[in-house]
Amino acid sequence: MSTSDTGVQAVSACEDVSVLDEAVDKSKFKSCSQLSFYRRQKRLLPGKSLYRALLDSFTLHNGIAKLQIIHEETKVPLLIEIYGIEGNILRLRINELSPLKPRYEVPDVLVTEPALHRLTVIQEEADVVVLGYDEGDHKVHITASPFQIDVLFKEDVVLRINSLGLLYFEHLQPPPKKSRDQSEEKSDVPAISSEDGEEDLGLWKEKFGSFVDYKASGPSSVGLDFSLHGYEHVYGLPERTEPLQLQSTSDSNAYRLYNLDVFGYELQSKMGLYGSVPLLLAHKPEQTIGIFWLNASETLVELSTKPVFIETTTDMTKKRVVPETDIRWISESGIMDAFLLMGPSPFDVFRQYTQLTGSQSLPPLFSLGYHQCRWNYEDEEDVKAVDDGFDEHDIPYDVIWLDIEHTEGKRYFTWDKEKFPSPKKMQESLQSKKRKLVIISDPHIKIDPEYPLYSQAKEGGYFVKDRQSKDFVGVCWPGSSCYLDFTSPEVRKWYSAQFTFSSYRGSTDILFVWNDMNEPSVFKGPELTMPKDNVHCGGWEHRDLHNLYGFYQQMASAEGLIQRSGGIERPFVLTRSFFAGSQRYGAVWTGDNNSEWGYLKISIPMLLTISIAGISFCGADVGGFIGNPDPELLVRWYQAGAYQPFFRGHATMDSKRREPWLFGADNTQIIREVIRERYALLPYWYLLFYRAHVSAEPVMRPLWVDFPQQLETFGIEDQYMVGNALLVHPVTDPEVISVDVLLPRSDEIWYNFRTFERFVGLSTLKVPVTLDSIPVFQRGGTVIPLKTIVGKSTEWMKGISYELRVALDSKRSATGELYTDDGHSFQYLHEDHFLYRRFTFHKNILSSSCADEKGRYSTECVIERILILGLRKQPASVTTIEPGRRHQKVTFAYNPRTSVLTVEKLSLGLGADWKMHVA
Ligand code: NBV
Repeated sequence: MSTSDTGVQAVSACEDVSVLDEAVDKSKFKSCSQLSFYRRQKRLLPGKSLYRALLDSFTLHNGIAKLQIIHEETKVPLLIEIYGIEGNILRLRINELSPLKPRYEVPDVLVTEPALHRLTVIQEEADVVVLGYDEGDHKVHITASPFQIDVLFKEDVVLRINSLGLLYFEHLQPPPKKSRDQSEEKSDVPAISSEDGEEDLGLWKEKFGSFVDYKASGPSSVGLDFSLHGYEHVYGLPERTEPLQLQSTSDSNAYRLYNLDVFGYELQSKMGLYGSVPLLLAHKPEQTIGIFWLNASETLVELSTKPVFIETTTDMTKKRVVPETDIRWISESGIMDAFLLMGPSPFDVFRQYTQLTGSQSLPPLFSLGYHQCRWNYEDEEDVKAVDDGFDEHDIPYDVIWLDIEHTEGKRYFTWDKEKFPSPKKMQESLQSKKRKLVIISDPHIKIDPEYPLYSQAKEGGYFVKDRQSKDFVGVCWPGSSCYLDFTSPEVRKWYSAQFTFSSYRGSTDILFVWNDMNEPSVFKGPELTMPKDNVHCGGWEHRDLHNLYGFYQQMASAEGLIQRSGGIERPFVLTRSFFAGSQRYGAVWTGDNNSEWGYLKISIPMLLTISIAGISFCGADVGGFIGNPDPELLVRWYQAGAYQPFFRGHATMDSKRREPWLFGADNTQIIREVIRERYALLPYWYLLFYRAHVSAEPVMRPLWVDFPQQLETFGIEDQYMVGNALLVHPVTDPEVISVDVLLPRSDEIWYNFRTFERFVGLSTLKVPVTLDSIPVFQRGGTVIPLKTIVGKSTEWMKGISYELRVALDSKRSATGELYTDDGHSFQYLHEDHFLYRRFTFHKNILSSSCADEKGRYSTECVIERILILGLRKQPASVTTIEPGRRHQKVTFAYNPRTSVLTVEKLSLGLGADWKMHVA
């Protein structure tokens, strides 16, 4: 256990906050009923909307349709804007026509102002306006009274907006005299009651335990309902520990999007965790759609699926039952800005969302290897011993991580002089082994005038302010701290500059970054975060942008690393807190999980949900952060982690040491084997990240994404696809001797990835397992690139030759790709230094062709081995046909038992157009 002095101090910095308790103290967090804006909105029940559209205000200019709606009682007018966006996206914005002061509109999340696609007016009458979008395939019906918008695709209603009448908009008002007086008081009197003396509505002030939230703008919440016609399978809204498919909510239990530090979070809870993405996907066999609710304030989502009856004949005699899912979005402040992603395929929705918020950045290759972390690796000797341990046990790994104890008293960008006296030497030693270092950098800054980071930030006015315009002081690891205001471009610029080698003493170019505690976590704050009435640059309240805080820190860190390299190198930054768009800046992980089977199991739907919300580079702490996994759990977790995008072992400070060789030779061997399998598959992982980067395809995805017609896949959350070629079903229960694996579709062939055994799809297969097995299947019709030999780290493997694993489908065909570049720089982007190849097996010929002519990366690497799975009969000959060379008969081996053809000792150029004929 690492009970270092600083560690003990760290915990005592927050004496009354039991941060290291295992169970979540729920009393620290609010339930939905404790949120006044939610209570207020809940008083509006489904029914006839009091909003009426003023259709004579309707205009259509420059592709944007605008009109006003008015509330029959308050008479406050709202402005509606409808945009048609290129690529099958509709956008609906609702704001006050003339707010008392501007309301927060989320900046920096959209990559560009989306390109407009022409909307046309198809019909304009007294009570209805119909707009056409995309050559009229989509229609937008705006009904005046009650105000409602219907979106139709080819005459069928896809979704209805405000059909339940739950459009709710708290327009900004000057504070009533009474509340202004109250808000000045320091007393504990309950917040102002509404005029009619009802319950506490928390309009200008709201209490939670001893915390009082003063609302400078008063009530400002917004809400809207969407009814999705024909849909009952909905997904998305990370991050929480619920099943993959979103469930109908009850009144007191909505999905909450509010980034919080929930140590040892509970399983099966709708409570929001560290990150959030307000994206919901709805899927049915014919169409997938998405709703992206661009609002960074605390948001609740209610959901209910019900059957509706529709007439199927004109005389209305026959009815059909169709499911419909109602979704109600409720946000505490800001405006309503909803993007309707109209699909129609799951991959179209991913593309549409990515078009708006950006794609997964292409990670440096090393970061797809295995990461070894612990709170804490004690000192330089410890780092060396662990690093050597990997070599001694012949286990590949790429990165060792240093947690908060490596600093001088939790002053980030410094080193503990006793434990880390020669950080550069330490990094040189790692570098000589072709490995990297990641260090932690949290957003809180210790109040210490001697600490340059603090004094500079203080002087620059870079901290978040409290409501009295003083630097907000909160408690975190270093004790009293201030919090950098990453929402300010100036602060981000300054923070980014801290990563230059001259500022960050002891850092080298193998050092990368980990942003933790950036919800932000504030030990003595309400719900362990920052008070909502804190103030950010531009005068915005923290409530307006809470969910963006971590997003901005990761942005600044990533930019810092890029700048440090003069714009040449790709960064790697892991963040705990995230929002829509975080995929542009690196990786995320699922925070402080427990070393229990349930947490291993839940990591799958958690990661799938994060992945389909645009963030492909995600992972969970392997082994579980809190506690001590028994060897079986640890082994199973390594097997799962090796087949998940971000692969890092991590453990808390009071857990037993957990390096992979500490659990007996047999277990070491199994862990070694699966880590090596990960390394062998790196070319495939890298390809998948490239595809995520350029084509918005999630690297890890639920089965329904690749099998959108297969109803039986819609609820599957214990297995998933890695790309389109691998189906993985990690073992997540103790002592099992078999697992049931669903292999979709009767026309599909699947191959056990290790034994090559062939299966026909549409069966649930009982796969026998021993401790050393993880059920992985390659889909027939795919080609997977691998490396033929595994080295000590990704960089060691640079020149190693490739293997292609060609798995034939029922038509004896297969296709696949390979992407490569230098693995670390932006030259793939700026200089087209990349190689993108396509392999096709058709009519007994495997051919290699160029998948992108622009690519001009050259490599000496060759394809040395080719395996063809599912070849039912022994070939007579195998001939390679290479440019400028004679056709060459090559030796091969055929195994009639497994139907596998193996061709070895090849030397086919990676960038060359060659063919291999199997006769
Ligand atoms: O920095 C210490 C830990 C870190 O190891 C963990 O991964 C984070 O999720 N950090 C949380 C703060 C302490 C949690 C008790």
